[in-house]
Amino acid sequence: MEKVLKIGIIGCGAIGKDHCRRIIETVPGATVVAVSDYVAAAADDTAAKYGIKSYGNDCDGMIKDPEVEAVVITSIDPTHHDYVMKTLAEEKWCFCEKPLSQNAADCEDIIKREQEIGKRLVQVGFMRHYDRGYAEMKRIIDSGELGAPLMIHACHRNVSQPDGFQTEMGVSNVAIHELDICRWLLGDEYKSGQVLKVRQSACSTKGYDNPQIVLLETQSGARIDVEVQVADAYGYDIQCQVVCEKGTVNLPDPYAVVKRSNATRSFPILTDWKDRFIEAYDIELTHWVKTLEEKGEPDGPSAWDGYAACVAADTLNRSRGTNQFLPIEMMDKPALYK
Ligand code: ISE
Repeated sequence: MEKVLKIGIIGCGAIGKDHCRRIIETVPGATVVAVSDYVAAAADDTAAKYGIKSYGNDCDGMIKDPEVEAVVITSIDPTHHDYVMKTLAEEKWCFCEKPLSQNAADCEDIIKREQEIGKRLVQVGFMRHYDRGYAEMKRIIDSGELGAPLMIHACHRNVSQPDGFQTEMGVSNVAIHELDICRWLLGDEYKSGQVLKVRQSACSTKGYDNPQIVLLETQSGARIDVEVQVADAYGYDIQCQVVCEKGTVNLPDPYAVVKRSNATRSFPILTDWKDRFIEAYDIELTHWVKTLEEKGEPDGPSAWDGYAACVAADTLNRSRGTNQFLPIEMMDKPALYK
């Protein structure tokens, strides 16, 4: 009989509900046996929909449930570190949505704990590694056919953010994807960075900086600029161009039928980030379950990758208003992640 990985989910908000449906309906070899959320009713609703167990707001109890073999953390960002540490205390596998923690120091804790255990148990939800567009860009860059990568121009445009959103989250919650994917595409670490406020749009007056521009320099001297619009953009639009010595690679638009009419060629731009990367999320969780089954350890984005992105995010947030590039300083990479 096929082995089925039994998963518990903490957090039944947008992405939590989405991952719950995904695991139950599309990921082979896994199922969700329990859910929890700090809002007990949210867990109860999701559990009722699938006929599974609700732990209400007893997230700690769910982590300890002997039936739960792996925990998926999709709760709000400030809770990630605590739930990852509690999952590691049980020595269970843990899939944690981005960011791994609110700051680099908390990621260091996780890295320390994983090293004590002596094997990787954590995977971070940097799903873009599983997006066909980014994966093909990486393949071309790594093949060397275009020579060395010199620059990345990227943009991340959002339609809206939940209540409580703050300027710093434009980096730590939104641009964190670029902080991760750029170092992955380049196979390089960051040397310094700065975040700048630009002319603010009169269409977007919600009390946080919007837009912002993130500027980075890598160890090898490549430069990166990322336009970050967290709300009020025309759609959810993610763009990325890597400029190499002998050519460029561009992230393709997601699959969309092109319409020709009224002397115009057009295709829709999605508005919801969960739809833009729907296939990447499917592949990501399918791959995660498969590697746990086959290797006993995840091989996707690690706690080290989560840490690297948080170090950059912390530094960028510290640079705001200083008008200076600040050094991005990481600890030495432990053998576990080499
Ligand atoms: C969300 O958590 C994401 O991961 C999306 O990619 C990002 O665009 C959005 O702003 C975040 O809230």
